[in-house]
Amino acid sequence: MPLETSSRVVQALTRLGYNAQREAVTLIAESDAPELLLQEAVEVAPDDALVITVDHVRTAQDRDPVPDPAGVDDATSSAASDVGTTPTNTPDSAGATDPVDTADASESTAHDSAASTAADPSISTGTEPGKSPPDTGGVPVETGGSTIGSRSPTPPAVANDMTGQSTGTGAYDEFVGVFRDRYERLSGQLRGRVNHRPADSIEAMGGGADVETIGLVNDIRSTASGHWLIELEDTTGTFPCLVMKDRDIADLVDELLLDECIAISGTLADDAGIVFVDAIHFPDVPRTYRPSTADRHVQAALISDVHVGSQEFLADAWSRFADWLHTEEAETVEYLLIAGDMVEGVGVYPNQDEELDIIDIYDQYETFAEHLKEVPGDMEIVMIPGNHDAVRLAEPQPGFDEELREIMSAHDPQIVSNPAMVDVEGVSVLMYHGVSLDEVIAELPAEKASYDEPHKAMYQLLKKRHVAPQFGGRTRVAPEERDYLVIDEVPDVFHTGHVHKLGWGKYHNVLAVNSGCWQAQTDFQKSVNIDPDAGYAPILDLDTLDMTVRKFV
Ligand code: D5M
Ligand code: FE
Ligand code: ZN
Repeated sequence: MPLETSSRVVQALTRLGYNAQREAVTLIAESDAPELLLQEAVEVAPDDALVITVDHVRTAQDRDPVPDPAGVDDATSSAASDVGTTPTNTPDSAGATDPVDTADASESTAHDSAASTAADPSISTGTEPGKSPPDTGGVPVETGGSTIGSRSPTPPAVANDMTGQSTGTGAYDEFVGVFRDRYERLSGQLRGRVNHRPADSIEAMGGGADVETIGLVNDIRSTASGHWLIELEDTTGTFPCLVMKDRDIADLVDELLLDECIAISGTLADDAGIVFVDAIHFPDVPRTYRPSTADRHVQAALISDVHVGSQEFLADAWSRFADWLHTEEAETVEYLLIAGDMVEGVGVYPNQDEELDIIDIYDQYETFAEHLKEVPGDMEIVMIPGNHDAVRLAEPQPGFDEELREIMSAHDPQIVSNPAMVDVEGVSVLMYHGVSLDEVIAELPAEKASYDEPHKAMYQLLKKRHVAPQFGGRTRVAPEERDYLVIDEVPDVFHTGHVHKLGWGKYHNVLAVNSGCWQAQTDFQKSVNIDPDAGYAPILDLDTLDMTVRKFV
């Protein structure tokens, strides 16, 4: 793509890891061959330069032209040609007083370059594909379990890890048990707000009575005249509730999923056989929720969906990410959270084998472990499984078994269940792979949840206080004595992956982050127009809960 505008020049430079003087950008943009000149300016700049200056550009202009495109470094040219194809999702801060920092390299350059002034000529936060990491100030950098010595992470405490706790055998009464537990815990969250009337005693209240009740959504149907009939179930039975189509709350019916827990208030019909609904309540996150933050400046990289073993795994992007973690700039990144799909797995989807680079699942984990060794040894790593990993598919998914742990042991990662609540320097991070996001996106209208704005689908899960409400659809739920998928405590950060799209925003002050992936578009994704956000690492400031997204492709 030609670099005809200044903003594209800035974006390209940012991707290459440079700030730029405004005048340097103008010089490049107005030249006959901006792409080449940009490339040359980068070449003449010293290795440790952070800013491309007018002098660099002039020196480049004075050099003999280098017409041979073969001389253009691959990574660099792909970064430059990639200009403008970055994700379009903008950070969303619904309900937040403090919008998420939009320091996304591509995002911020797009805005800033248009508004750049002499006083603020430079744009930061690029990474530098294809270049060796900046000088680390004489500190020896080694890979694979080595220690630079500057990081001092505290091993995160994990609540709700059900690894080794599974009691389910799949018997019918266990399904009854898990739903009873769900109902008890989520209705407990709603009890303070409504005066619950058990389903089997509503009728006896008599026509015209005010009714409040809490139940799991058992059925949602539209009536012949277009109203909504919602059947709620509690431990005593079911009761039909009618939402009239012309009420404001009819809009909320779109958000309902089967098996989620809600409360309604309304009026009993004259014949006492149905409740006319006036209000629908969700367990939800209080609007006044105030997240905790770390008491020092420390960061965490939130990633997922590495998919090692797939032909589309982006090994180069991963290495750039790992290299960057070894730089001084990344010294404060002390934690790496990986929300599932470490490997591509085997037999996950039809015809998946045609795109496998490594066909043996154990070999896939061996290779994944090698890539993990590229990550600095003094970082704390926490990982949960996803639907491509070698654990049971039904959720909650226990953490990897001993054999896989052994394979991945070099870095001594914490391997826990999906979902898990992880305490990182006082910030509680709910990690969940995200299979239910497919379901939320399929069931809800696009403005409430879509692949382009995956964080909005995450808001729905926070609102329902359950990571996978609907049972029996795409999401498989394992029967356990306890419903591990209920969100008991409000997390400070909610981290998911799975849909391979990058998106983040705040919901009632909780930061929802869906990390992208490290796998380029697969044939299947191409056939259904899924355009993955591959090679990005969202970096979270644990002391401010601000986010920066770094790009490594
Ligand atoms: O899935 C990544 C995303 O792509 C997620 O939204 C599901 C979707 N996906 C990928 N392959 C398939 C097939 N074969 N059928 C249906 N949906 C699919 P992940 O599971 O993380 O690879
Ligand atoms: Fe995935
Ligand atoms: Zn997945």
